[in-house]
Amino acid sequence: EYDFDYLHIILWKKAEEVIRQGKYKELNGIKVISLETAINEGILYFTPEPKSPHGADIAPRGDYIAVAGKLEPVATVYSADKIWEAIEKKDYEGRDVYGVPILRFDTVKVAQVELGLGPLHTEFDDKGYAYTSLFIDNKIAKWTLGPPYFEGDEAWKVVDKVDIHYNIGHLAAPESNSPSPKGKYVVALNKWSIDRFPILGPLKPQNFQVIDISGEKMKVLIDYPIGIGEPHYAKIIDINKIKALEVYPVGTDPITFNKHPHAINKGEERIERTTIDGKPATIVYATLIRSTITPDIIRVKQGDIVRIYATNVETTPDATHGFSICEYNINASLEPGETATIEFVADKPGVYAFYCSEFCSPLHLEMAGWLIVEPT
Ligand SMILES: [Cu+2]
Repeated sequence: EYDFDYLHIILWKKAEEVIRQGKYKELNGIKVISLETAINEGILYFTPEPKSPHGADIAPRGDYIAVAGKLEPVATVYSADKIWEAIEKKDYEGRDVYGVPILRFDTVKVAQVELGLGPLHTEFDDKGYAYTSLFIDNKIAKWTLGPPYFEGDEAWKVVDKVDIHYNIGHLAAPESNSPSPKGKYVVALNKWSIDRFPILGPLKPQNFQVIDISGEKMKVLIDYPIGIGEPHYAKIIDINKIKALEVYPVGTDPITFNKHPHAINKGEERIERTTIDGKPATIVYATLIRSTITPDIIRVKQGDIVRIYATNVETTPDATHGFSICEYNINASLEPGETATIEFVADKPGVYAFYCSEFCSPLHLEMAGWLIVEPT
């Protein structure tokens, strides 16, 4: 019906302020600013963009917004300064049917760069270049941003294209969309890999391609087939920003990140017969450490609720243990220091092996015990 869609400009700091002032409705526990409030408080603005666009990505200094055309072979670039200026001057071309102010396209747009077919997403390096995935062309286009990165004829120009394997959706450059992108590489996240790898069955892997962007010409360095999921959005960040634990403090529940209320130390293992909600139950406080599960005999009555609080008391990195009872469809993986709760109803009488299901030492196969379910 229309030749244009709208880029939605949301002044989120102003939205925060409006929430603080209590000008919101609560729906299902979520604070919601109504469209009317957003318009009256000057939070929401539109500006035209070519029909059916795809990604909107912001350049490192926050100065440009690149909208990939998808059905149009262009990136449309808007100036953040010009958007602010138009908002301050209330320089609108009109309002949409709901009353949202529309900023003039020609006032806030600074460039349209012809890239190729199917532009989807744009990432940035540290030198003023933008990299846009071209879904139909199966390429990445490298192009220059405007001032202060590039001036005059050098600005808004495609300088290189690289063929990648089909079909690229997202792409990722280290710390792109941040004030300090790292450059050097871009990774193409390709959705298919037909004709790319030996055929091992109908299910093909998805494929990442690492591209060197340090020189004038982009160069595909390596293919990286992955066996899981469709590679959608991804971010690459500096490894030094990750401060990971090597092991949990012993007795941690990784879901709450607090001490598990039923964690125990070595020597405190025990079995208690009790009731849960009036039903007969056996509660087991167990530890796992190379190469024993304690207790190694668990005797219960048929029909018992069996609840096992299992603590991996290891403090050694990578000393993960498992707790498996095949016939009861139980398999838990416990990282070093983790406490987990395993629960089932012992409805099948018999003697069942439980054992560690994560290789943990040369005595891994000996890390086992018996569940005895006495018939009633
Ligand atoms: Cu083990």
